[in-house]
Amino acid sequence: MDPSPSPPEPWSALDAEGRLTAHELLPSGDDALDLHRAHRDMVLARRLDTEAIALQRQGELGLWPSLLGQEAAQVGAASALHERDVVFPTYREHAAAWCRGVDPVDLLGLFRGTTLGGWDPHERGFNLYTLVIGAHTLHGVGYAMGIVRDGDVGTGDPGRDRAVLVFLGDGALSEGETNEAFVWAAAQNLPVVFFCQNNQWAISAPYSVQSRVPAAQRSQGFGFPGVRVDGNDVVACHAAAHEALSTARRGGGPTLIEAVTYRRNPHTTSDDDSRYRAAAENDDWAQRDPIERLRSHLGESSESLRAEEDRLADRLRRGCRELPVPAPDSPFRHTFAELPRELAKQLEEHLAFVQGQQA
Ligand SMILES: Cc1ncc(C[n+]2csc(CCOP(=O)(O)OP(=O)(O)O)c2C)c(N)n1
Repeated sequence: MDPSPSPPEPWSALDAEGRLTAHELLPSGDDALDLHRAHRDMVLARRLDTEAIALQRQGELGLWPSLLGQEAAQVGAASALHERDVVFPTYREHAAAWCRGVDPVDLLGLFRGTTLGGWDPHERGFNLYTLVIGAHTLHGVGYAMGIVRDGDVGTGDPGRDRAVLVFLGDGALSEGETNEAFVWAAAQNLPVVFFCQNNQWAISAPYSVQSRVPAAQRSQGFGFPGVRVDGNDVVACHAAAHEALSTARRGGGPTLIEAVTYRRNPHTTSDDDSRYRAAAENDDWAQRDPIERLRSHLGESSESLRAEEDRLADRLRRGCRELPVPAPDSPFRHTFAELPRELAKQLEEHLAFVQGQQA
């Protein structure tokens, strides 16, 4: 038996030339994707990314994980959310955060080192970034269990039924936590959608060394559906997320979506991707740019949003430099109601160190 049959072609609605195929799976009416809005969201998210990289290069941020090339996957998925749904992101979900209304300046704080969080997760139904790969998949299924216990699934009331959207990378599929989360989501029939952006690389490890089968196929072993979509096609990503989230809210259980895409920048600003991948591969994916594809369909010019992009860039540059510098003791606060003796000792040493630095 061949353990690695050719993977099914990812499902696409908007082809590489920007031709849109009508399809019964595309949501219609109020649920249809607003293509102009999706274009705007993708363009502004890309500008946010470009500015953050520049800020990192200027020494204003310690690090930045770029999303270049993944805008369609994130905007497609996030635009299918209802207000009461809750998102569990990793650390590269800047476009999803943007769609959810998180202030883009707040995204910078974690990477500037001025905060361990950056925003109120409850306010936007968008949890804090998780840097520990796979950990948040369990947080997501735990939250989904809470939704079930609150009776907010399958009531048929669109104002009440809710679901969880967990973003993860292809590398996260190799983590124990993710596999436990899949087992639990299936066993409890939880209202959760796992949205895997298969950007082909887990830092320098290509997908081929992580799995012998396509990501979408892995859900079968856990007993829930997996779908494979073109991650550079915002319409297909939206349709897949819409369908999976609707199923979850109805009480139909989990889905794994694999959005096949590509991380065109290095893993983070600290990574040198020339050591592990060929430039030609990157060029090939640049030809499939998600924003250009939607632009060809809409007949929009790249200038149409320039003034708005520039205003966002100004706000990010100013906002980043104005982010409040935390007090030196802040990492020690808000964890325990009463500081344990060992931590109190560490705090004392830390404050003495800071004082020494300032002297
Ligand atoms: C538990 C854990 N192991 C290892 C790391 C180091 N690490 C950071 S990012 C990364 C690769 C993640 O790849 P993927 O899940 O595909 O996400 P991507 O960065 O490609 O979006 C690794 C191994 C980590 N942060 N957490």
